[in-house]
Amino acid sequence: FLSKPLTVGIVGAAFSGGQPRGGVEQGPARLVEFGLIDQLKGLGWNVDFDEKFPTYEDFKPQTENKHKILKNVGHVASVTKSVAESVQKVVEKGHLALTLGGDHSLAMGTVGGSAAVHKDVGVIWVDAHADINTPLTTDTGNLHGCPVSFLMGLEGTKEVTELDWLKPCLAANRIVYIGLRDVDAPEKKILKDNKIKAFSMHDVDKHGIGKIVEMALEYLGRDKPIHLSFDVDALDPSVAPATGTPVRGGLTFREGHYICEALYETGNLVAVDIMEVNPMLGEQSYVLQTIQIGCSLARTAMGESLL
Ligand code: NNH
Ligand code: MN
Ligand code: MN
Ligand code: MN
Repeated sequence: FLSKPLTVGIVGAAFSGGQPRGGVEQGPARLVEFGLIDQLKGLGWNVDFDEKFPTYEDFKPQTENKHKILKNVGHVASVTKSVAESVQKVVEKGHLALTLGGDHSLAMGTVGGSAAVHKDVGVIWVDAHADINTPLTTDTGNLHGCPVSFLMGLEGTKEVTELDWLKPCLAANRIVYIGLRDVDAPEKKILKDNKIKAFSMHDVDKHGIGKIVEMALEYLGRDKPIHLSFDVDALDPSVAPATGTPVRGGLTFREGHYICEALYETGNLVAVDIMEVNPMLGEQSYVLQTIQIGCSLARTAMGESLL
């Protein structure tokens, strides 16, 4: 689905408004500062990157929040709309869209953008969480826990008029989760009711990551475009500590990279999101370790191999 010569369009999404912890908006700048752009060039990619990516401060609407529980709806809505436009432009050109987050509410924009070009895109959502709460089920009101329900247009999403730029664009059978281990009770019901394909850490332990990726690709179709949305909290906190909501019992360093390597091998990736790296959380060494992993996940999804 990509045109030659291979080009990646970097979307720097410096945004934290989908959750309460500051710092995650500094993820993209730190990943770039760490050398990501040159690393990707080193793999043979043309890199399309505008250093002056927006800070999104001026995207804050003047109007107040009219929703009881959902937080920051107006801001999330205007930022994700802009991200969707950026991602769509990149994917339309036949370039790989690499979005650097930022919090995972941004996936409304990234998947919204890739699905606008590829109606049959299959999403592989790597996360400790299912991020499929609806306005009716969310406990926290944080929109980074809700992007999938908005992409699918589940119950209660239509009423959030700020976000109505986003038309339902993801069918329940076009997503596969890997790494789940902290799923809210109502989310479990949504996954069941909609028969959504989800591999928890239990499944990863049982089958091994090789088989899991195999099953995910089989399910989505071997000839379909793929969007990888990677929340670094899918990794074990010992591997990627600097993230807002670490949950123990996560993917190992190798399991995380294996997913990226195997998806690169399909030749079908059209978009990759590296989300929820928060350089403000924890000691310097933990932060560096997490930024480093953000870079190596992106590199392995773009062809870096061990041999
Ligand atoms: N499920 C919780 C919520 O809705 C936590 C989501 N947090 C995440 N998701 N970091 O990736 O708020
Ligand atoms: Mn997430
Ligand atoms: Mn998250
Ligand atoms: Mn998560």
